[in-house]
Amino acid sequence: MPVVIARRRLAAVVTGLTVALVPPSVALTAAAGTPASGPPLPRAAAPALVAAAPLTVSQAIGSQDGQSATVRGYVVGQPTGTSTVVRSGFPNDYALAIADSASETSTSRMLYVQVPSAFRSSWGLQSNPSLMGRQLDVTGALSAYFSHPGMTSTTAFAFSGSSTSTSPTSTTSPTSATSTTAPAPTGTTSPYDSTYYASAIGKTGSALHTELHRIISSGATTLTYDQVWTALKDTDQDPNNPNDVIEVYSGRSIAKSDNGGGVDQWNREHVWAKSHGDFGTVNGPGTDVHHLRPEDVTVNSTRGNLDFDNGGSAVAQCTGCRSDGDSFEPRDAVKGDVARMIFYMAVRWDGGDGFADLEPDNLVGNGTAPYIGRISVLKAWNLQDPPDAFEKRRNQVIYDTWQHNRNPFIDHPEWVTAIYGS
Ligand SMILES: [Ca+2]
Ligand SMILES: [Ca+2]
Repeated sequence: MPVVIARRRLAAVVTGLTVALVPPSVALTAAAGTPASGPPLPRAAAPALVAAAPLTVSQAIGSQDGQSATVRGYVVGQPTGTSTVVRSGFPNDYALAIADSASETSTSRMLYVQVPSAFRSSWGLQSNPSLMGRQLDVTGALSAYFSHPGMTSTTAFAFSGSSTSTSPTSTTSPTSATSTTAPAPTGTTSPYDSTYYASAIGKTGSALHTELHRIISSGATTLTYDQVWTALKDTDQDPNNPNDVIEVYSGRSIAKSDNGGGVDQWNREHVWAKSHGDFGTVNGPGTDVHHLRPEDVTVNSTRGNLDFDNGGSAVAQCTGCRSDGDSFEPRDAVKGDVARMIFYMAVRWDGGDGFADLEPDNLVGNGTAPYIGRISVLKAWNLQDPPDAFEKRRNQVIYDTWQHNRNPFIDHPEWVTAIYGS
């Protein structure tokens, strides 16, 4: 499987499609935030698409004229209704949703693709759930499906970059275009893939975990708990007010200077609760700003050391948050942020350094065990809330200025699945 990924990336570079694989948001982040001393950016700065390039999903959505076209996009789920796309538990093999980003969650940026009966055993999601995240080229008529921008009477399916594809006029089985090995997730690219992450690219499972642990631990600076105050005023600055920080769960903007232990002040929230592994606030996991965030003192106290899960009753001073006796649910806008902080901590802290080996599990009520749950919910949150500009800037600032290490799951959210499964 690693070899397949490496070849696919190489093929993309050779054919000049590297730029097309970089999501615009990633490119913008790199342009705005890469330090002069940092790793070089990819050289390809201008798109060099060949004339016969397939349409993007965005273009296909804007060209619902019934004409036949080939469209390239990532499989992001199965449409089951006009505004419903499921990502697991696929009911049948009848349809795919594709998008320009593998982490797309908005159905308005998806194209619904009909899978005719002859193609269902090879290209339907119930029979082939590992198609999720794969980039495909599909050919058919650009017309509504499920009362939504779509493709009907689809005549060809192929993995993007595949040397063989099913001809629109072919009557042979589409399996001839399919690799016999299990499809590997493709996902996003990062400006750091050829430098910081080079030795991790192509790995999966425990090998990826081990290599990312090595990468993000090597040369990382460990802050003191007092330095964390200063770091958070930088990493979590309100983009609309340089005098404020944004509280992670409540979303409130509050003066940087209003920090401390008083009611309605902000303090240092450990997203990986420090009792889960009992690491306290000595230099180490307890001072790792990748999971430390400003939060209102009262809300921080309500969260306490609860595991993360959906459900419960509303939390005072924290719109969209819920809590019950054994778990806490943050507002939707930071659900993915929380998940990626937890997965970062699990990979960064692996024992052997005087601290516990932190890992997520599928429980709540973990108490003081070095575990945080519920992993099935955290995985869903990672998909539901992809990395946004605030989270990406934060990762860059920590890398540039404070700890000189990155959260790999912000750069590559699909690595959550690559390590912990779907
Ligand atoms: Ca978010
Ligand atoms: Ca660990």
